[in-house]
Amino acid sequence: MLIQRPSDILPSEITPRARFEDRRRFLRDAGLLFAAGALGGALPSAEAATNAAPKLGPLTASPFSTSEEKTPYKAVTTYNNYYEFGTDKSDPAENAGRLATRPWTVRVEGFAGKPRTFDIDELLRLAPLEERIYRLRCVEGWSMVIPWVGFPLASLLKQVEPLGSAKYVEFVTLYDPKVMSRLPVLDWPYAEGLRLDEAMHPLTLLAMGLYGEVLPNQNGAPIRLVVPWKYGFKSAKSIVTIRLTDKQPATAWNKAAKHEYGFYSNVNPQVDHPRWSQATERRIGEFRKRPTLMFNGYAEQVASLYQGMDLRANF
Ligand SMILES: Nc1nc2c(c(=O)[nH]1)N[C@H]1C(S)=C(S)[C@@H](COP(=O)(O)O)O[C@H]1N2
Ligand SMILES: [Mo]
Repeated sequence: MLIQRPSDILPSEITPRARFEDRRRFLRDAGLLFAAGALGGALPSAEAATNAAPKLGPLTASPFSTSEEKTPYKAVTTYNNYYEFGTDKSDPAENAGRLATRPWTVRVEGFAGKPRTFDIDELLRLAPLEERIYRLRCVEGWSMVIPWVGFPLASLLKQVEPLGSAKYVEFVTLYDPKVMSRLPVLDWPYAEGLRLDEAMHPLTLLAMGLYGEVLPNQNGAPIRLVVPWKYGFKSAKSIVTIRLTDKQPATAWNKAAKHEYGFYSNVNPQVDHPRWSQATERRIGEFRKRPTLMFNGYAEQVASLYQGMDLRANF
């Protein structure tokens, strides 16, 4: 069920506190606010935070959310891939604190009628914030269930008016050698790409938070992509440029090992990675293996995007 945010609700930071509290209480009593997320404004609030990060809200629940058990906050924020901060799973949580996420802008450019630079605080208010509980499947064989906070990438792309000649979208992330690894693991900055129809798909999310709070740096603050039917590496963290293009963009992992990481990288239990079977996965926190689902369980929503395509050739 989609709970609409009444259009007259303003974020707490621009509404006098008392009035905001009253209105919030009223909406909560009226059942209009999604409980966990309706605790504060888009900017740091004085509310006691469960996990010490500022709250985001109000949030609407998404019909795309899974009802599966969520991976605990602790695991989501300490078991990460963010190679700019080290290659061990625990490195990003230890090192990403060095990243300054304010001020931050995202340039949206290329084949667009109205290319523009957006400030991160403007992005937090660009569209109603939703909670989206998605499965995330890493190509390494593990998975998590994460309650993201964000809005569809399509909401942002529409603002710059993509031209008819735009066919792909390239995502470029921050590379700051002062705080990030200089190891030549990948060709920095980390870059990713999607076909325009994939980028415009309602499941494709720009996330600015998780568990109702501002995104921890190790998870890609202040803004990252989440494409739930693709392997985790497509979900680029700490994005600074989004570029509409007419040609398929080069991507970091494809450049590093093109036989291992294709452009599409749709989760597919029938197409193995050269070094790992993709038939099963281990949910973080569990010991048993689960069967991996086609398109990570989102086939009903996305299979039509690939109709007639050979998914073995286009891996
Ligand atoms: N900039 C950047 N984005 C990145 C990565 C990275 O190393 N650098 N790793 C990717 C991989 S392999 C995965 S599985 C997910 C992990 O996201 P999480 O740590 O929030 O679970 O981020 C992706 N985004
Ligand atoms: Mo990954």
